[in-house]
Amino acid sequence: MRTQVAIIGGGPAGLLLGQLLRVNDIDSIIIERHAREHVLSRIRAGILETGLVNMMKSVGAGNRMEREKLVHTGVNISHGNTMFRVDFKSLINGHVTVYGQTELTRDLYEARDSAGCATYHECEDATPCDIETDRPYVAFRHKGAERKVYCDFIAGCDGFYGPSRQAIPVESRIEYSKTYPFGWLGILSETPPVAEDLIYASSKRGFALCSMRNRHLSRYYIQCPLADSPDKWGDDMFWDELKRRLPDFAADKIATGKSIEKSMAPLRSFVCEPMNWGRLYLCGDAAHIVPPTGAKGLNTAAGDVHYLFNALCWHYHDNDNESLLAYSKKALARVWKTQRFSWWMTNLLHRLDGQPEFERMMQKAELSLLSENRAAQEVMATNYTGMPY
Ligand code: RFL
Ligand code: PHB
Repeated sequence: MRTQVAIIGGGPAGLLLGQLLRVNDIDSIIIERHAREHVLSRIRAGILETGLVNMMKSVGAGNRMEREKLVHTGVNISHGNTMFRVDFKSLINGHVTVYGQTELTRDLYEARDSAGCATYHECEDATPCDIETDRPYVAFRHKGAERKVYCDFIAGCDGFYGPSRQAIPVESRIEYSKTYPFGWLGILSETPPVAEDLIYASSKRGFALCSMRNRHLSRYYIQCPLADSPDKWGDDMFWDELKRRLPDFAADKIATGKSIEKSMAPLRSFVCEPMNWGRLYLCGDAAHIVPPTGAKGLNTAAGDVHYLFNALCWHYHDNDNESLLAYSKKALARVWKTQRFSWWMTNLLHRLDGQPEFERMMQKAELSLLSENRAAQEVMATNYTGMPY
């Protein structure tokens, strides 16, 4: 088989790249490890920056999103029994879009099907090969048969555990990483959200987040020990703990119900440099991970896709390779800013066992500054709604 761009990974980064290329007459083949139903069963991000929303529209996959999305013009931050709002609209005329990653991924698969582009699911042992030559290929096994996709370029969109990053020689890559000593236990419940906007809650008992997918579907998270298994947390226990971390007026309003999904996510900050080697280009979680506190993972993946897609267009349509050469540097400049923001929000809002009293006072001072200082709020609003590409 032969294509122009072989994409390893049919998650949001790979699918979005594939559609952008398609609309610009560049062929791609997607090689995905799991069945489509599996990819669509993962509950992940919910907050989209405008840059990503615009890309969805530009590939004709934004119609359902336009109908079903919620627009949020601010977020609430609570501390103990007090709460303040960072109002993106009055600060920077900004907003974010609430629309689930699962739905976005489904819309991209439908767009890809309609365009008749090739996607191979349930592929085993996908491996980027000969990436330092001008005849790279991806080898994989599909339904028992060994296959090779020859291509001009390989896009490694295969998430944190995928093989693409490992194809960059170990002596030529630097991996910066930080793991946090706690996780997020998340539940999805068919109940109306507690507030119009999200609530990020800092409390003595640890962090909590009240989010949503739509007006009838809520997504809640609580910080908890990494070793906890979701099975240990019955629904009643979860609701009880969540309420204890929220201001009283919010806790009193929570509509509880049966959880329809419950999962534990570890928190990690991670960046691989460079994001390109030979004809291999990494995008999204394959190259970097953020803790979910700033809602930046999917959005940062979309930033990479934007840079790579434009660079490929210039290569194919204008015979200009400058942007491909600059891809890693350009993408990393934005990646590090979203890393900083996610790390800052995580440190601001979580409790650590044995945390020195001084650091807790710093969190308190930072929250106080953020609640009353317009410049501090503008910085947060600019980062949360999304840095320009
Ligand atoms: P994905 O989504 O992991 O997709 C990678 C795809 O590659 C496939 N794959 C392979 N395919 C072929 N061969 C192999 N050997 C392969 N190995 C893996 C996988 O099956 C998969 O289909 O990476 P991508 O596309 O880079 O997208 C990244 C986002 O999924 C991720 O950053 C976000 O979900 C992070 N995130 C959030 N991001 C936001 O922007 N806003 C949010 O509100 C937000 N909330 C979250 C989040 C992540 C969370 N968890 C679970 C860590 C909330 C949570 C709880
Ligand atoms: C979510 O709705 O899943 C969500 C929202 C905001 C975050 C993280 C996750 O910061």
